Amino acid sequence: MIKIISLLVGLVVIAFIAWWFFGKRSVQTGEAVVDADKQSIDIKVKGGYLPEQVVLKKGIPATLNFKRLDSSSCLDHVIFPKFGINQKLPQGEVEKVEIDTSKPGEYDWECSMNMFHGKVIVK
Ligand SMILES: [Cu+2]
Repeated sequence: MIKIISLLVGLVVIAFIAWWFFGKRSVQTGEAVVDADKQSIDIKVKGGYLPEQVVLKKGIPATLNFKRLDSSSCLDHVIFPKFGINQKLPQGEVEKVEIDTSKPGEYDWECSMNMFHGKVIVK
């Protein structure tokens, strides 16, 4: 009996891991709000990023307002390799990250351990 239970638990764990890494999870996309000559969008940091994909308009200075509500140290920095940004996200506070929107393209961001990802699309 114990063997069957542990086998079932093992199968559930494997299924979960497969879903976590390979499953196609839907991507939440957010569009920045343009106000005068600026654009900004709020991003919630909790077990990942919400939204995890952000669309920005080219040529308008952009600010991403990251708010970390997650206590895990994994999410305490946000890194934009293409912009050379590595910014600390204090827990429970809004941290502004300025994005260069002069060139259209896709710019990934990641947590300090490269486990959670997001993307900025400038167009
Ligand atoms: Cu991480």
